[in-house]
Amino acid sequence: MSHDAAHDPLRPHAHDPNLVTPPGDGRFEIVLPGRGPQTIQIAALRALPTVRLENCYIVSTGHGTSGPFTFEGPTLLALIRAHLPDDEWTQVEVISADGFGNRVTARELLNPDPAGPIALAHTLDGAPLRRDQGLVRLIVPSERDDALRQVKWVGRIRLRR
Ligand SMILES: Nc1nc2c(c(=O)[nH]1)N[C@H]1C(S)=C(S)[C@@H](COP(=O)(O)O)O[C@H]1N2
Ligand SMILES: [Mo]
Repeated sequence: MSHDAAHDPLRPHAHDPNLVTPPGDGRFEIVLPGRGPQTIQIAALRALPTVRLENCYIVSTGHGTSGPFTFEGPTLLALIRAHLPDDEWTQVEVISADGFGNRVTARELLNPDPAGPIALAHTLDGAPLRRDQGLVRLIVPSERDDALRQVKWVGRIRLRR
């Protein structure tokens, strides 16, 4: 597979956020090292222990800052631990249905920033995240510049050794 930088979802070159819900069924899956994709039901995500991240802001260079929001969901680390007990991974790719994405390192997950742990939100201000709001959204509390890490419509979590 070639790695054309212009089409690498982990290196978005534009800050224009996608405000249009991507097509698809909202499927959410995890890919463990050396394995095929495994679907995770949203109910299974909701069954994991949850963190509550208060005073989150989405800082868009395009349409301004929104918030404060309270997001809830499992930490990304809790989801990973539920599927892979070993520590044989160094980074996680979080990819959305609209070809956006972010790379998270094991170091960031194991040593959470004082602003709060990186989480997969399924709840916003006490109500389930609607599909148009992202359905499952990566929340990186330490990021306050451009929201490039606050990935909406997370469709695939891929672990890399
Ligand atoms: N899937 C996906 N997530 C994304 C983006 C995107 O284009 N696609 N844009 C990011 C950027 S640059 C911004 S500013 C915010 C906008 O989030 P909002 O629509 O909740 O304001 O989403 C972030 N997450
Ligand atoms: Mo942004």
